[in-house]
Amino acid sequence: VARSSFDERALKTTHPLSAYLLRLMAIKKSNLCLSADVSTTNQLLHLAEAIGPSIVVLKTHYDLISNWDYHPSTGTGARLNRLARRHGFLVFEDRKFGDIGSTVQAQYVEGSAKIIEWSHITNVNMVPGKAVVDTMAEAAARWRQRKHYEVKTDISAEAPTHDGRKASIVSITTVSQHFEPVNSPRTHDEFAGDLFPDIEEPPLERGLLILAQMSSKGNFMTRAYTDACVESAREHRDYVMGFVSQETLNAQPDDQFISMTPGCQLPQDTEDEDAEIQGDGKGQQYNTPRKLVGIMGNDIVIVGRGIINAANPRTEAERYRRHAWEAYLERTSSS
Ligand code: UP6
Repeated sequence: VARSSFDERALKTTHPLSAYLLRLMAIKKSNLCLSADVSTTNQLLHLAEAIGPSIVVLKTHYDLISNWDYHPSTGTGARLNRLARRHGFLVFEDRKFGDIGSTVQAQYVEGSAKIIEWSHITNVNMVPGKAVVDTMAEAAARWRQRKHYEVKTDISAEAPTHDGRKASIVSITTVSQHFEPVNSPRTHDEFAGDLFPDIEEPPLERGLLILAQMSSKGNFMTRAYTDACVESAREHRDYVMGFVSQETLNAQPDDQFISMTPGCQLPQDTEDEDAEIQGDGKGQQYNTPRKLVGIMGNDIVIVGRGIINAANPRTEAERYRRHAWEAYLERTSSS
């Protein structure tokens, strides 16, 4: 698997959202996820607008945002989704759910945040046991069914079809080629549907990543724990897209899991990936895209402060995109 291209894997995976994401990666030539760890709605949306063209996934911690607006159609999640649709990226709430199944179901679907409504992907900490994944899968399937019905009754003529999905991918290319400048006078809400009315949403299926390995020093995720995560993923191939992990965990021919990897930075002020990178002094450990994608076989690198704290986050995001993409090309072309 590590050597197959994202395009090839898009055809093999049975998970509709994974297929969509893999095709998006091939089209945007990006395997970069921005970890948008900022503290206000404005900062979040501005960053999404500026960096949208370079990424395929934008990761949130909604509980870091002091003024997160929960309104279903005008709130922070809804506005972020419009930018996601315009630039062609998926939203990933890094919630790391970690309670008993019944509590997690309610936190995922209901409560103040209603994460399932605005986040295509979320993740789970499997410490409570496999049942937590079972219950999330169940909740997502129920949500999808309801949503499918709503979409059908609302806009029956435009209900997404298999071919429609293909069309939406094509128009996303158009969007990323013609994205608006950062300081565009257009407000975040004006664009939706106006500029490119034929853009469709990604498939309605939601996806889960299992937190199978962590980047932080001295974490307690043992091999046995990681193996159990893989086992659980195999039991839910229609819901689990893959892992947050430090290496690819695909081991069987049927494994088409995507691995997304935090703890990624490039050395500053040099293109040399062998230069030294410091941790953050709080347990975080960093590796370069070449190591994470090229050697460890991960698919998407997750970068937060490496981009956000740069003098020009937009050009820095492009630099990360380029390095991560080159590592992927090298991996898939080597024999
Ligand atoms: N994250 C990790 N390591 C993990 C899992 N998740 O760093 O094993 C998350 C953090 C943060 C981001 O919660 O949002 O990835 C990393 O940010 P950074 O690039 O600024 O270190």
